[in-house]
Amino acid sequence: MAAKSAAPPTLDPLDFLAVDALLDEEEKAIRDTVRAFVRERIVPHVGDWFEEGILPREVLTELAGLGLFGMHLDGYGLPGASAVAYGLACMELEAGDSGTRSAVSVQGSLAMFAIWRWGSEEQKERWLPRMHSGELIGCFGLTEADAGSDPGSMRTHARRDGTDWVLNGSKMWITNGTIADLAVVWARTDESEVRGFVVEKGMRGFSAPEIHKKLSLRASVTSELVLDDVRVPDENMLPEASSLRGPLSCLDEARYGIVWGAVGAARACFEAALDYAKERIVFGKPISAYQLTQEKLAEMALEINRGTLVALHIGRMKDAGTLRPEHVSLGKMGNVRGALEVCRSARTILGGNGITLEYPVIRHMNNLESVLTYEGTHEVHTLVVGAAITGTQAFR
Ligand code: TGC
Ligand code: FAD
Repeated sequence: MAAKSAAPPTLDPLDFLAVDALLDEEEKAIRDTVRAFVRERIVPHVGDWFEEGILPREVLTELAGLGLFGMHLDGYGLPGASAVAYGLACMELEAGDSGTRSAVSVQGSLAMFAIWRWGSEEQKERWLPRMHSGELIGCFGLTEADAGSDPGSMRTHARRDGTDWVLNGSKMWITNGTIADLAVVWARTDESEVRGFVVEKGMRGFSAPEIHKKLSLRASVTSELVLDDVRVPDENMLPEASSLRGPLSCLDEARYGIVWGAVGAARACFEAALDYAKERIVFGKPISAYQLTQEKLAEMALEINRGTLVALHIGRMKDAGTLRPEHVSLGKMGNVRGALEVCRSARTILGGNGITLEYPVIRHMNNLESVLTYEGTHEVHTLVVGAAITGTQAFR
């Protein structure tokens, strides 16, 4: 049977609800700059990096060159961009690869934010400008092999010894760990406080072996941090944080970036699926002409537009100072789940081609399995929202 002639699309499939019109010129300019970088420097190579299990160090230097490290923080030579501008950057980075967004996220929202929010003036002057420029790479060690969703059960221990601290323990699943020049490590003290320490590469007793055999986030460095009687001077202890609120406040920042980033990954899969569906002829016509494919594409567009609106609304709340951690939990839950659904659906549209790294789809899909788990699992965020709705904590 002959294919019906295709009419031109009447609405931009990538901006069906005209959300673009809600952005100001500066936001669009930042978004477009990051998008162009990702298309030129990440997209053509990231399939190979994923296959090889590497993230080249020079990519971090280039990301720093764009001013992305700690772009949403101010003072100390940092750009002080809006939350929405930072969110748009995360969206574009993750349209390339979740690992690229994660590298920026861990540097700016976790390691730099921890120092910016909980450090002394001297610590901020000492580390933030050099982290912004990419001269120093940071990582953030909260999770342990037996303390992930429940970081309060951490075993890493910090003991006072004169003017120093002595750290013992280990951290697991730490992004950028092996390549980091400094690690913000969270440990429990003899007084049962939770304190943050800047552990520097080369300190005796500190090592950061890389974790291999991952099938997700392969273009990202993931490591263990091992602390064996590591002596850290008091000037490396973040003085303003003394409870779990310290690290959890950093997580709010990184989770915020994920609310946007997940939509970027979904958009990349949608674009690939739409192009493929228009070209792929099966039973004599493009698969885009079949109702079942159109239903998939319509559902994907719905999820992407809904996710973008949620991200933008949450971003505007953050800029207005009205955002609460529970809002971020709702956004992370919904947008990561939605993005995974989009990627899985895109994979079916690509048929057999959907399983290769020639297309971005299965890479994004596999990456999102980590995104679903890190920065608070889907279940943890469900319980945060559940507690906000009912007033009853159901974690324990
Ligand atoms: P709870 O007793 O509720 O609270 C302890 C203290 O923390 C405060 N707090 C928060 N503060 C800021 N932001 C939040 N979201 C906060 N949630 C709680 C709370 O007010 C209290 O403060 P204070 O002053 O009274 O001491 O804590 P809990 O032990 O019951 O835990 C609650 C729970 C389960 C929500 C929390 O532990 C949690 O979020 N677990 C998930 C852990 C997690 O997300 N780990 C992520 C590690 S980093 C990572 O994955 C990086 S991935 C790479 C990338 O980002 O790209
Ligand atoms: P667990 O806590 O053991 O959870 C296992 C399962 O039990 C999950 O499904 C969970 O939702 C469920 N569960 C737990 N508690 C409950 C409950 N009360 N009710 C119902 N279900 C529950 N951490 C860092 O500190 N820094 C990093 O840079 C970092 N980067 C990461 C990079 C990657 C690629 C990955 C995979 C992880 C990274 N993490 C990092 C760790 C990540 O934050 C943890 O994996 C995550 O918090 C979950 O902890 P867990 O793996 O120990 O799972």
